[in-house]
Amino acid sequence: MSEMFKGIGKIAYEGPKTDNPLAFRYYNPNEMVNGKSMKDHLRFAVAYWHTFQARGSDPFGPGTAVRPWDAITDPMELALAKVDANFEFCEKLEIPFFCFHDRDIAPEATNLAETNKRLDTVVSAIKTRMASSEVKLLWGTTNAFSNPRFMHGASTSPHADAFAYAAAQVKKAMEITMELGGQNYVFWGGREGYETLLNTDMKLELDNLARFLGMAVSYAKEIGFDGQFLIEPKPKEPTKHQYDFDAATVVGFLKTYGLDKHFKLNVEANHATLAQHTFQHDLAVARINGMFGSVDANQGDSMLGWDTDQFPTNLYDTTLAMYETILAGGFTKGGLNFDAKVRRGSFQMDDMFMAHIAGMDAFARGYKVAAKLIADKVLTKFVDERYASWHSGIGADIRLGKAGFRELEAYTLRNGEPVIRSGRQEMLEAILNQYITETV
Ligand code: XUL
Ligand code: CO
Repeated sequence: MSEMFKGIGKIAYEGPKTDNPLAFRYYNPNEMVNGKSMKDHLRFAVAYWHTFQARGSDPFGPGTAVRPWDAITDPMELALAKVDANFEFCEKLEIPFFCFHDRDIAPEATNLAETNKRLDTVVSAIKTRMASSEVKLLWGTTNAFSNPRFMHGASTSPHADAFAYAAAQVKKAMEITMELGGQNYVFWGGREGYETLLNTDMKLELDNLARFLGMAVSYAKEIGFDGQFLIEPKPKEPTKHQYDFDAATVVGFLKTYGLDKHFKLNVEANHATLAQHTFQHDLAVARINGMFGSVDANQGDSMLGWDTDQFPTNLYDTTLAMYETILAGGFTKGGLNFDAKVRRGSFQMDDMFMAHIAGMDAFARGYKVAAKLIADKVLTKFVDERYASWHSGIGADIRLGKAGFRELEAYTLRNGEPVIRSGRQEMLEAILNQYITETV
C-alpha cells in the first residue's frame, strides 16, 4: 500500500520550546506518570467520521477539504483506501485507537444483505491491517440517524419496522465490533427524541428505547461480547429534545428500566455544554454514579448554541476533565476519542495532523496539571475541610440515620445559629490558574 499522507512523517515529541507545528509540545507518549505511560493514561482515539468522512460542508456551501483520497470515485475502493489512511494516520500520530459508525467504514448498498457484505469486506481489510499494527478499536457504533428511514427515530420511531431495521443494524455492528476486538460499544441517540409532543407518544418511545437496549444486552451475552456498553448523552440536535438529555437524565432512565448495571456513559464535552452544564459537571455525574466510561473529546464555542465539535484546546476544560478522570480511577476500557472536526477553513491535509496534535497536547498538559492538583491535595483538602461537620457530631448522626426532624429541632434549639464559612471560590480559581501556568 502506498503512503497517503505524503510529506508528513512520524510526529515526535519535541517539548514545549519547539516551533515545529508538526511536533508534540506536551504529549510524550512514553513518558511515565504515576507508573503508567501517558499513552496508556490518555488512550486517544481518532473518530473515523470526522477525520476520514467529513469534508467541511455546512448549510451554506459544500466541503472544502483537500484529501489524499479525493480522486477515488468507486465507493468500495474509497472505503478500503480510508482503512489504510486510518492506520497510517494513527501510527504517525501514535494514536492507539480509532472509533467508527458502521456507515463510516462501508457505504450503504441497496439492501441490508448487500450492505452487510460490504461491511464484511472492509472489516476483513481492517483485520489484515490490525495484524501488523498496534492500533486498536476503542469502540464501534451504528449510524441509525442519517438514512431517511430513521427520520422519526430508530428505536423510538413510531414505526415498528424502523425499530426492527435499527435492531438488525446494531446486531451487525456489535458483531463486527467484537470481531475487531472493540473494547466498547456506543449508543448515541441520533434521532431518538421528538420535534413536537403534538404527534408523539413519549411513554411508548421511552419504553421502546429501553426494550431496544435490553435486546442489545441479551445479544451481547448470547455472542459473548464483553465490551463495555456506553450511552452518550446529548440534549438537542438533531431533534429538538433528545431523550438522552444529559448524564443525570441517562442515569435516571437506566435505573428506571433496570439497565444501570449494563451501561456506562460516554461523556462528550460539547454535548454537556449544550445541556448548559460544564464538561466537568457531566463527568462528575457519571463518576459519582459509578458510570464513568469514556470521553468524546471536543469543545463548543461559547458564542454558538450548537454542536460545533471543535478540537479541544482549552486548558481549563482539559485539566478539569482529566481531574474527574483521575478521580474516577482513570480509563479502563474507555479513552479520549476526538469527536472533533477541523474548521471549514482549515482545509489542508496537514491541518488534520495539527488539529489532533493541538488536542493531544491540551489533554497531556491537562492530565499533568490534574495529577499534580490531586497529588498536592489542594482542592480535595479544601473540599474535605468544607464538609468536615459531616464526620462527627450532628453531621455523623444524620449520616448514620440517628437523627430525624425531632432530634434536629432539639439540636438547633440548643445549638443556635450555624457557623458558616467562605466557599473561597476566587482563591481556588487563582490556585487553578497557578497550577495551569506553572506545571509543565
Ligand atoms: C453526535 C455524536 C456522535 C456520536 C457517535 O453529536 O457525538 O458522533 O459520538 O454516534
Ligand atoms: Co460524540
